[in-house]
Amino acid sequence: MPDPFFGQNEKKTQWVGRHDWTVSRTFEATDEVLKRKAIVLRLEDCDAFCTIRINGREVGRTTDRFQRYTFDVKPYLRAGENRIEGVFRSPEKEADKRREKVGRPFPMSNVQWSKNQALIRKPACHAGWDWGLAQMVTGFCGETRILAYDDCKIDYVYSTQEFNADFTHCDLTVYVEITDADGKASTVTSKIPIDNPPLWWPNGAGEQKFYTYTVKVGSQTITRKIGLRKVEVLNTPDKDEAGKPGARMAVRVNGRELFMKGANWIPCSAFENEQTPDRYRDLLESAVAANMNMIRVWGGGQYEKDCFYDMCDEMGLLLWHDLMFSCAVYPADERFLGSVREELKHQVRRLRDHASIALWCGDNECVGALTWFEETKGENLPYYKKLLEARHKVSDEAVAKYDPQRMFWPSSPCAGPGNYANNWKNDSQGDMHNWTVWHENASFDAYYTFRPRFCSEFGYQSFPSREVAETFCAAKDLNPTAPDFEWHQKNPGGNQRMLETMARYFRFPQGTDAMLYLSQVQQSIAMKTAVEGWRAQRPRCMGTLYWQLNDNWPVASWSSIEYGGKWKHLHYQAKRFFDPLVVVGLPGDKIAVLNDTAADVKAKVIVEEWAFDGAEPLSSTTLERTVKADSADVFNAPECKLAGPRFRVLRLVTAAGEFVNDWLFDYYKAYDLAKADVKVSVDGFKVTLQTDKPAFFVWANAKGVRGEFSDNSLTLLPGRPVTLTFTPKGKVTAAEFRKSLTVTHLRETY
Ligand code: BMA
Repeated sequence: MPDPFFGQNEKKTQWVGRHDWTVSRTFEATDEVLKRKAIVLRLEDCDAFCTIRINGREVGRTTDRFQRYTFDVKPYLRAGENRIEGVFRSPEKEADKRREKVGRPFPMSNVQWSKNQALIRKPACHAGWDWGLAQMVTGFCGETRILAYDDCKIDYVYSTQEFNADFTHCDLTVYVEITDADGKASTVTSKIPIDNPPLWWPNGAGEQKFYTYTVKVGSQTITRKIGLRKVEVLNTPDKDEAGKPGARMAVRVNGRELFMKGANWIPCSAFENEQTPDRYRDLLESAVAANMNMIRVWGGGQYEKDCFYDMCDEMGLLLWHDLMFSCAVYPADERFLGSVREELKHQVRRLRDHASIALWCGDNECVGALTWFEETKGENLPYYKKLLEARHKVSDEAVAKYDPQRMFWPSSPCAGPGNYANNWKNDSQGDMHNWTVWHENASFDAYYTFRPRFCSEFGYQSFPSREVAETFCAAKDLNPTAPDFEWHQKNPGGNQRMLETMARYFRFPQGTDAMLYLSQVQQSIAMKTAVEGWRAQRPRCMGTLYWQLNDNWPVASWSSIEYGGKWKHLHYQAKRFFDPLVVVGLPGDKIAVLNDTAADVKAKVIVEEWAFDGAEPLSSTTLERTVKADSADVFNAPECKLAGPRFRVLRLVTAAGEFVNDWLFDYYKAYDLAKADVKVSVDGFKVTLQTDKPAFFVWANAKGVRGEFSDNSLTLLPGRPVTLTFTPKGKVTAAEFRKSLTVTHLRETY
């Protein structure tokens, strides 16, 4: 295979998914193993159509990546060397065969070549997505293990938690599901009363404390580190100020409602072998560093590896967990639904003990998808709608049966449990996906016109950095309309939209670097506008999860972290706009102080007026506010004193420190930005920046050096130097770091 990430090689690697593959190895079976009463082969994440043979004889078959398969292998083993083979049939061809059999189309949007992906159970995005490489990988993707035992094997271990009203007592019930050597299954339970339970809190709301329990069954011991906490998803009906009925979507943890701040998660690499614990940790630590408390595991990907959930528990990242269905109409015949039942029975029991999982959501955008395709709308709609309802019912029942303490949210977006109506543009109930700005090309301030209860998707694209772009095309092709570069844009018209947006808001950038940089700046402005506007609507709005956190290959996309882990402007901005204490300027000359802490905050809000070439503020007004815990305080801004082109700087001074934001009243292109002279001095990994004139989106970049700055993408003001600390993520000397460092800002793009 040529490197599928480079140029247009993706086209040259499609044969991989159209072939059958045999994976084999030998292993020793010792007498010790062979004399056990039961010997089974257990496969997790076996993707997807595999026939297992041992010593040439068929042992079993798999058809669903998301199920766990357990095959009796005792009759097939012999003393000494054994050969095990997995014969993987082409998933693309299997999907096509199923399409012929069902005699009806089951379209999925965004897939590129393998059009019948909805008919098979493997990650939808293997067939490509509007940010993703199409590579129909197949193979053993999870744990593949032989278990030999005389007594029994442990299949699942999980617990339920019942708290008293003030969380000073928890009754923990542990369930252990076992199968004995004769194949008989049973469940053992144990009740553990815990006084003063150590509570687990999401990031930003408290510590992540853990309680450890150990299960011993026969020769096996399993230790679980669990977080004790109560998570509720509230969907209470209410009315807005105009009397219009709606319903909330809010998350309450240990009795406290928390504003959810985060992003959507896609598989962290298109290749399974690159989905390493290090990569998960790096991305999740970046989420925590950006003040996130929730990640949405999106339904077009996969049930993640165990380490992902362990890390989310450890770091206090709540999970909105989609079931793996996305942007498609799916069949609902007995075979398909039977498969779905089995996979949910497994995945829900496998994952339910994780403190991080807040809710199960039936799918991504499948209600909306009913009307996206010619083949499914119009007179065919009732038929496909029925199938959707049948699948939702199966999912709903599985969650109720296997994890009754968690909310089943039918779809994202939707109005709430039991409501299967299309909630696409509905900002009065449940969650919404707001794509008006990107997919419908509205201006950034259109975000202000929505009043979501919970926005679980909204996004704006950017190009990756030059260093990532250089990994997928030759230097001569570093141009947004060069074919190799365009190939790394999977959303039709995406590059044009980004360029058109530049023309709308900015003076047009000169050169490739300026263009790449500006694309990231405008993406950060779009997301900042949405989040600040919606956080200010708390408690009407109780959550914002932007699309998307990460990439699965090097590409232009909506991500805030590019492939390889480097933060874009957006990720630095997210760290600020998700800060627990924020001040923001809003349309209608309003200021909002956002307080996501559990305490009332005494704040000084300093409102300064600046000229674009000013050396100091032209005026400064100080307001004293007391902002209630967990609230947004919105009030009138002091009147502008001066005419002419001005911008405002808002400073929020509290016991926690100072938070600074700026506030412009027109597009950047409308102003004559000053040619600021930003001076850079470096001491080890500390970078001090100072300027003679206001400089916007000041960007420190360590090209080719892995690591992040303590802050970046900032407004630098004269007389207010800023010192950034760079934390390397690999081995690098201070001298190498200094050599790699460049600093630029908005005025330098033209
Ligand atoms: C959403 C998602 C994804 C998609 C993204 C960008 O609606 O659910 O399917 O990648 O938009 O178009």
